[in-house]
Amino acid sequence: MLQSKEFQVDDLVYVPCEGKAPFLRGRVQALREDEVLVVQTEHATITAASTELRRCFDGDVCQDNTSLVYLNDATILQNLKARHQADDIYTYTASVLLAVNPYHDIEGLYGPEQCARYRGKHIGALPPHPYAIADAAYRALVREHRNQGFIISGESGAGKTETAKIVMQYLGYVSGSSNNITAQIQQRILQAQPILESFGNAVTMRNNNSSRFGKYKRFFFDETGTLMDAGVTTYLLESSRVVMHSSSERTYHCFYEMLSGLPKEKLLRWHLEPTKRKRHLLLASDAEDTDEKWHGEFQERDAKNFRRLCDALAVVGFSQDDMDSTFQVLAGLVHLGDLSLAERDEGDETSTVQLDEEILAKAAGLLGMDATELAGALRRRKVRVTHPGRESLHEVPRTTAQFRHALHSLIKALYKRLFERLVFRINGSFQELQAARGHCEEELREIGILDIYGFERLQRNSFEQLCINLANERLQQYFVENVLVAEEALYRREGLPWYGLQLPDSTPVVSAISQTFRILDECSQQLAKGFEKTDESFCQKTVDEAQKDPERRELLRAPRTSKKRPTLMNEGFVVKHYAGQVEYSTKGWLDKNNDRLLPECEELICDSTFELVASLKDDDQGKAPFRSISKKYCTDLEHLLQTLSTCQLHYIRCFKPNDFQQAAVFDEQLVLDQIVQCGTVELVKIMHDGYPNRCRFQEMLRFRDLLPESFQRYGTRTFIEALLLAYNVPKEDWALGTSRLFLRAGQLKALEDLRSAGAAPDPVRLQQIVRRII
Ligand code: AD9
Ligand code: MG
Repeated sequence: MLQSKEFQVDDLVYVPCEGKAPFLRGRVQALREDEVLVVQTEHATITAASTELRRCFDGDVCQDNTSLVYLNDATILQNLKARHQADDIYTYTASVLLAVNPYHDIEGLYGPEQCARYRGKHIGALPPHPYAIADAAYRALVREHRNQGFIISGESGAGKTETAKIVMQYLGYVSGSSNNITAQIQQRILQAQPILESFGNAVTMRNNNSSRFGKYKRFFFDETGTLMDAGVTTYLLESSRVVMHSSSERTYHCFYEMLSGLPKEKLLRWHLEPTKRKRHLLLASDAEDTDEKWHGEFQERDAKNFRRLCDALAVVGFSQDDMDSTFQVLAGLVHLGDLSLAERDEGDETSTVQLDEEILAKAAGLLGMDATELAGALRRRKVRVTHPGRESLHEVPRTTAQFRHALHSLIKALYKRLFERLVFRINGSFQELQAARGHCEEELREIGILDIYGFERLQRNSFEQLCINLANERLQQYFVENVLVAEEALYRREGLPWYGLQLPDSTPVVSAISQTFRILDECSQQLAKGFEKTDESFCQKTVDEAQKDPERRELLRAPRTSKKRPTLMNEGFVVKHYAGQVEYSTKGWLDKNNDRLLPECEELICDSTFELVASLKDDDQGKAPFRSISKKYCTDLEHLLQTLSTCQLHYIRCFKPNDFQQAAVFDEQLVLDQIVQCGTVELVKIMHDGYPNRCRFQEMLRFRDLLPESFQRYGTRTFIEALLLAYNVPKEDWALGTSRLFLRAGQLKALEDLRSAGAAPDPVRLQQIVRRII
C-alpha cells in the first residue's frame, strides 16, 4: 500500500474547496502516487495534494486556540465557529483575544457582577473575556508601574468600538470612585462616548453605527491605581461623508438626531422640518427605507440618542447656549448643502452660478455670514494679476464644478473643525478637573485603548484607504515585532532553543507608501502654487518611480488591464499589502491631500458674526496655499506608535461573522479572510511550534498537593521537575527555563485535570525520582 508522509487512510482532514465554505471535512479514502490523496466528504469525493490538507480532530473545541490538538487555519476557523454558535464569542490565542461579533445581546456576559468575577484572576482561570485582559493590564500597571495599551482591530462592523467600551467598563469598575474627582472623570469618560458617536459615527452598509474616525483613549492612574486623568486623540475623520454618502447610507448621526429630537420652536427658527429631511441634499438617504423594519426604528433611536447627546454635552460642560450654537451650525450646514442645486446659464462661461436666494439667506443667516459675500465667495474666485510694477486683483467666475467644489470644501472644513472643537472641549473638561484637584507631584501611568479602522479593501479604494492601510501595516509590524519577537526573546532569555521563523517585514511596503505620499505632497504643493499638476501626473510619477526601484517594483505597480476590464491609464495603482493586494483609484487625491480651505472661503469663516463659526477659523495664519493632510496623518501615526512603544501591549482582534449584521450566521470564508489578515495564523504557528504554555516557577506551586508534602522542602525548580517526572509528562513536552516552565499544548490542562481529580503519583516511581534527581 502507498503511504503518504503525513497521512494515512481513514485520517480525518479538512480539504480546501472552491464552494461556499473554504474547507470540507472528510476522511482520507486512498493514497495515490505523488502525495495525492482521495478524500471522501459528506457529499463528494475530492482529490487533493497532501500539502493542501489540514488535520482535524473530532469535536475539538477550546477556549485557547493554542490548546487545539491540531493547529491550522481550518481548525482555528472551526473552533471560532463552534464557539460562536454556542455564544462563546471570545477565544484566546495565547495572549491575544479573538472576539467574534454575536450581533445580539448575550445575557449575563457583562456588568458589575461579571467584573467582580474576573477581578484578580489569572488569564485562563475563567472563560476568555475582555475583562480578563483588562484586569491583567490594570494589575500590571499597578504592580509594575508599566504603561499598558490595548490595540483593538478588525473590519468595519467587527465590534471594535463595542469591545473598547467593554474594556472601559472594566477599567471604570476596577479603578474605583474613591473620591469625587475620580467619579467625575469616570462620568466624563462615559459621556464622551455618545458625543463622539453622534458626531463621528454614521449608518453605513456595513455597520449601522460605523465610526468614521480612529481614536486613542488614554486613562491615567496614580501609584495606587486610582483614575486621575483621561484624554482622547482622534484620527482622520471622514469629512467627505458630510457632503456625500451612498444612497443606502447616511451622513453623521448628529444631523438626524437633531431633527428627531429638537423642540419644534428651534426647528422652526432654524428652518428645519423633520418630515422634509429627505429634501435636504446632505441628509437625503434611502437607508431608512431600504428595510421595512428599520423604518421608524431609526427615528426613535435618533430621538433617544438626541437626549443622550444633550445629557452628555452637559456633563462635559456645555451650557444650553453652547449646545444651541452647535446645532445652529449643523442647521446652517444643512441649508448650505442645498445650495449645490445651483445652475448656470448653459454655454455662457462669463455668467455666474445662479443660487436660490431663499436658501442662501437661510444658510448665511444661520452661519453669521453676509449673504452677498457668501454668494460671491462661492461664485467667483480672486485672481492676482501681475503687471510690470504693480499687482491687481480680479474676480473670475467659477465654473459649476468649481463652485460645487468650493461649497463642499467649506461644508467639510466647518464640520471637521466643529468635530475637532468637540474633542478639544472633551479633553479640556478633563483638564478642568485636574486644575480643581491641584498640582499632582507623582508621575502617572496610563492605559490606552486604540479603536482604529482595520485593513480595508473596498470595491473602490481611495486616499483614505491608503492612509488606513498604512496604519494597519505599521500596527501589523508592531504586532509581529511585539508578540513574535518578544516570544523569541523570551526563549533566548530562558535558555531554550529557538527554532526561528521567517518574520514578515513591512518595511519595504511602508517605504513604498511613504514615497507615494512624498510625491503626492510635491504635486499638491505645485498645484496649489498654480502649476499644471493633475491626479494623473501624480499617479504616473508614483508608478514610474516605484518601477525604477527593484525593492518596490513588486509592491507598487500599475493595475493590470484586460479586455473585460480596461483601466484607464494613470488613474490608479496596486499595492501589495501584508493582507493582500489593493487597487487604489487616485482620482481627486491632490485636492484630498490639501488641508487648506480656499482663501475666499476661509475669509467667510473669519468674518462670521456668529461667535462659534468665527472661532472655527484656521489658526495657522501662514499664507502657504498648501498644507499636507498625509504628512499630518503620518506624524500623528508616528506619535501614536511612539506612545504605544512605552506600553505593554494587549491585542484584541475582532471578527465580523457575516455581511448582514445578523445573529447566528457564520460566513466561513469571510472569517477565514480575517484570520489571515490579522496575522493570527502566523502567531499561532509560532506558538504551537514551540511551547504555548509557560508558567513562572512560583505559579507551579499550586500543584503542590500532587506530590507528598516532603517534596516541598526542595527548591521550586526541583519540585517542578519531580512533578513532571512523577506524572510521566513526556520529556519532549516540557522544558525548564531559568524562571519559567514551558509546556506544549495540552500539558498544563492535563496537570489541572490531575489536580482537580486529586490524583496521587505511583510510590515506586516517586522513590526512583528521589534517587535520580534529589
Ligand atoms: V467600524 O470600523 O466603526 O464601522 P466596529 O467599531 O468594529 O465597526 P461596532 O463595535 O460598532 O463595530 O459593532 C457593530 C455592531 O455589532 C454594534 O452596533 C452591535 O450591534 C454589534 N456588536 C458588536 N460587539 C458586540 C457584542 N460584544 N455584543 C453584542 C455586539 N453586539
Ligand atoms: Mg467603530
